[in-house]
Amino acid sequence: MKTLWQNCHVASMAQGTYSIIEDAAIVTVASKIEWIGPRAELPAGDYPRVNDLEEAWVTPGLIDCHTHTVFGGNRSGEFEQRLQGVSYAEIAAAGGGIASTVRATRAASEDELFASARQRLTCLLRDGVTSVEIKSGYGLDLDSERKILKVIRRLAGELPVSVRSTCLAAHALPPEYAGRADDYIEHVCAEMLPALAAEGLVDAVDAFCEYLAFSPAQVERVFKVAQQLGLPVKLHAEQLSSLHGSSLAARYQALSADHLEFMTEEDAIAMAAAGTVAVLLPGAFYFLRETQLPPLEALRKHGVKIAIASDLNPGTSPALSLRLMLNMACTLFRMTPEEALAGVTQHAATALGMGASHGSLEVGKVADFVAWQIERPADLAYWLGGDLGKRVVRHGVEVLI
Ligand code: DI6
Ligand code: FE
Repeated sequence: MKTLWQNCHVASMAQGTYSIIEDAAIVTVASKIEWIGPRAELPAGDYPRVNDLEEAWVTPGLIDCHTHTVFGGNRSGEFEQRLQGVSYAEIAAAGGGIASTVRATRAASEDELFASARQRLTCLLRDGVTSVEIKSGYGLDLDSERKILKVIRRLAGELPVSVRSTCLAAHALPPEYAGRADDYIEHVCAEMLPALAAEGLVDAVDAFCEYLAFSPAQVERVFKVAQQLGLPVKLHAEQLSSLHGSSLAARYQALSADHLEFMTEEDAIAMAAAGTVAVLLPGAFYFLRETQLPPLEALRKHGVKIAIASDLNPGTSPALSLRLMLNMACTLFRMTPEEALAGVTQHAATALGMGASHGSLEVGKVADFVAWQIERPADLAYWLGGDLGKRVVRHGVEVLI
């Protein structure tokens, strides 16, 4: 049914800028935008359903393009230990860190993983998120990775959100492969990825390229198999050191390279040429109290699209608010509010391969939008927390979460 949404201003985020329409109107038919523009130019005709948006500012639905939402257990105990002076190394030596989340995830049933992930994902939806990427990566064996990826598909079926699944089997070395990273990568490449892809559970493939995870050579083996399977790739790169994983990602036309605190200008040039999106994760930077900032000027200079995401995970970014990441991107990384908003709309959509259908309010795109009771778009990065009187519309239907 044709629906008119009026009495609002719009920041459409077309081409990654505010692209403001004052005193706007939006016409939706089913899940798509049929018309958008100044209310004074609204085409004459019959609008069976009219919604008053009460002078709200309307933006595209927010897109969280990097999360690890599905996992077992919780690591708040480690958080407390670290604040009592226990070091990362001592925690890891005692079996903490990613290894403890892997144990808890393997031990949890699919239903238990679904229930805890549903709670976390609902927090993101209440923050204005209408699309999300969720990674596996805490199972690290075929059955457990499959369990996580099936939960990701279930979340898409039961909540008003578009979900992209990413297989991050190359996240860490499982205990049964201790000291045998090459053998584990062989298992990921020869058994895990082909099986999970054949079951339709994987939309993209990711890996953790870091001195304490996998080398560029090991990552490239994973990328080659993803390419053979027809799956796009993304990469956790340059988070703690410079291994030029982001340049490797660009060579494979990766959708995105993520973290990037230690990336170089040469990496930025390679990413710009490939159209690989830089996904910055201020939550992990903040939670780990990092000091090395991502090279924002190099990214701007070479025209690399910048997205912002929560990196929701139990160890380095237990973040349940994408809007808080907007403020962190501005306050910590010195992005402008307009850049940050583009980072959770149009550029985040591009980082998920969804740029043609999502991420901005334009004719023919999905009618995913949020009406905020704010003074101006910059308020979304300015206010720390708060509901901001939002109304969320997904696929042309107002959703109450
Ligand atoms: N980078 C990170 O910060 C997380 N994974 C990754 O690739 C850490 C995940 C954890 O500590 O549970
Ligand atoms: Fe991550």
